[in-house]
Amino acid sequence: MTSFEEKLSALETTHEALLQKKNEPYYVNGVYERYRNPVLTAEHAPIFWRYDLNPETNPFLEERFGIHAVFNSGAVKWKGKYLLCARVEAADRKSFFALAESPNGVDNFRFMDYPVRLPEWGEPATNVYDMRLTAHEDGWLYGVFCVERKDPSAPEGDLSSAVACAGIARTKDLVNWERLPDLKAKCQQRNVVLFPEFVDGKYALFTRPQDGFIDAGNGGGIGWALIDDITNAEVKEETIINRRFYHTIKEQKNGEGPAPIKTSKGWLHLAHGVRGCASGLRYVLYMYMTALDDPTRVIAEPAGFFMAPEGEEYVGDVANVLFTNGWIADPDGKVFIYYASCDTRLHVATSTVDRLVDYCMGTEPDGMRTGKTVERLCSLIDRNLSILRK
Ligand code: BGC
Ligand code: BMA
Repeated sequence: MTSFEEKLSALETTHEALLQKKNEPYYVNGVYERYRNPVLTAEHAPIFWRYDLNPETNPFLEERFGIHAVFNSGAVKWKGKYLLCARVEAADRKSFFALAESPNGVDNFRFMDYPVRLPEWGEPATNVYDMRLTAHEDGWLYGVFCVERKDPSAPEGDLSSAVACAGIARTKDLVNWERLPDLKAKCQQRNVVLFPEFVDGKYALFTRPQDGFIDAGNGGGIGWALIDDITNAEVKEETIINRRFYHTIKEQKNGEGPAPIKTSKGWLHLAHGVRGCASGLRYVLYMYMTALDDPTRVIAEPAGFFMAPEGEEYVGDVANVLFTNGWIADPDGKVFIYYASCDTRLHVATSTVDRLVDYCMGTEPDGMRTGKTVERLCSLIDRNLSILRK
């Protein structure tokens, strides 16, 4: 029989090896590199989150607090480190936020000792998830996230109707979070993201109005709203800036990913698009760009997806899902894209601002019908064959 101490020491050795495991990129398509290992998984959670380490109260060294998944993560460069604010889901299906940091952005991510202790606002939330971190020019680091509560008007026996809205919190030290009132809006909202700059002296939000908890319905797509007072935020007027379309990767829903990256050619946006199919919803990532002088005016949008699940990324709790709410652009132009697969684990892909802008500007848009897709392909073949067969 192995002793408590031996079991614990074996656990610690395996855990430390996982945390220190070096990550390696591999070539995908010239636009970005994927990495061999996920950057955060449930197994990355500290042992002292999962086990009671007192042999008196836990003689068999059993896990006492199940961590089920670590995924959709906000991201920011903070004091020289790559900082993630991940959605951690416990075995009881409740999720919460926890910060993890790495010296290089691709491996060696370690959780801080405690998860984020987010103050409540209003009716205590049943669940919170998908925080977007925005370092705003007002000097605060904001976290905007989805707050979910049971629908108070659901008929008796309906245990799944819920109401989603955007929660807002801000911090200057990542330890103390000031919770501001939830965003007031005429309809349910998910995927709300704070724009990093003032626009006409106001705060600006990307929104995603929806008819019901799941259904984006007439919501139309990714919206934009100017906010007079972030400490009492209300969507008064909302314009749709990036629409859903029939027979595209965003036929059913779409939503802004992290806050856009400012480049000399325009704002780079990363978003998710959802379509329905026989196996359920399929979530992929896509990109678009908007004008520097008007962050709502789309100037480029490549056809189709930027990233879709591959290999192990198809396997997990909620199949066929890639989702992103965090990326970091370094001053030298390197970009770290944090994306999660199947609501299970978090990965990284790297690229550069120049390559992503080139992808957006150099890839043709969706022609919305098969004939246009064939035209687009034939024109590329023509140009290439004239080079190859010269
Ligand atoms: C889940 C989210 C999901 C949402 C809509 C929530 O209850 O926690 O992961 O995006 O429902 O399906
Ligand atoms: C949502 C999101 C994510 C999740 C996705 C797939 O609507 O808000 O939390 O990754 O569904 O389940």
